[in-house]
Amino acid sequence: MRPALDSYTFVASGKVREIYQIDSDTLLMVASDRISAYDFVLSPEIPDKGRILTAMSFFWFDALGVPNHLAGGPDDERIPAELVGRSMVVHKLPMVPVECVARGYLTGSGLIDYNKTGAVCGVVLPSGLHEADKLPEPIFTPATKAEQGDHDENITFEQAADVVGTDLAESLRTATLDIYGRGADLAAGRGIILADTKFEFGQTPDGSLVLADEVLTPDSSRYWDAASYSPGHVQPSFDKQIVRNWLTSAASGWDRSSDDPPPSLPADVVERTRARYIEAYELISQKSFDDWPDHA
Ligand code: Q0N
Repeated sequence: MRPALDSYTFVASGKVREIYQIDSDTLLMVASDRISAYDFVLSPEIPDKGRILTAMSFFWFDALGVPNHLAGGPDDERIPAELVGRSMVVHKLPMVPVECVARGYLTGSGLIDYNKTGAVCGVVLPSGLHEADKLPEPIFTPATKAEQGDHDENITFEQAADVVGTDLAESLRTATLDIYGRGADLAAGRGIILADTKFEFGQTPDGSLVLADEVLTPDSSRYWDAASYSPGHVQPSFDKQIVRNWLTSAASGWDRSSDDPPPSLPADVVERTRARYIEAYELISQKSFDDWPDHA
């Protein structure tokens, strides 16, 4: 008999996920079907998005083969029946208070910082780079976690070292670039560019790093279609571009520069976006999403 969710203590929620405590050393991380764009959580939800991103995280944890926080599989008996497929049972660990970002391409806050300073998080880059250019080599661009709703703040390696110490900061940089490099290589072989990604690490009692949170999902990374890569312009997001195109089109009637919340997504936008998430999962994992567990 699987437990009811209300037998667990609610710990925290993010824009699209919730965390519950199973016991003193185990957490339940639940991915919802919510989708965000332009800093708004949209309506309606994208059916199966939580299961698809959970399937992707499980795929990557397995493929990467580095120590991770998983304490069970997608069917673990500690998962409430209705949440099977969208949940991870994880070891509760002390978390490293630095967001570990790897960037292989210049975009987003990295491009903004580069245009102001010629560097990203203190990493000086060649002059003359443009939106979506590939970097000479992937860079470690740490950030500090903002309060919910705010954006993470980019920091230099030295600022990260001030927070966690030089040895741990160096270990984070090495692990982040190693894991990103292996993920990006696998994705490249399947026609997807992993432009950048954010990892979170926990630590074992002996201080070694444990890969935590969700891993290399389109919510924690920028996925671009390699076939249509065209530097010099903002690249379409593999997963969210259908939503963004509709929201910024005349058809939506929404003024992004207003304070108004975006309108509800039409059914065809929802269905095409769901198909895009499934396409990303199946491309990356070479598995069928039909085989992923559903509510038990
Ligand atoms: C933890 N966060 C931040 C959900 C994800 N293994 C762990 N042990 C203890 N704490 C955490 C983990 C993990 N992973 C990580 N919060 C707690 C990421 N959140 C942000 C909000 O959505």
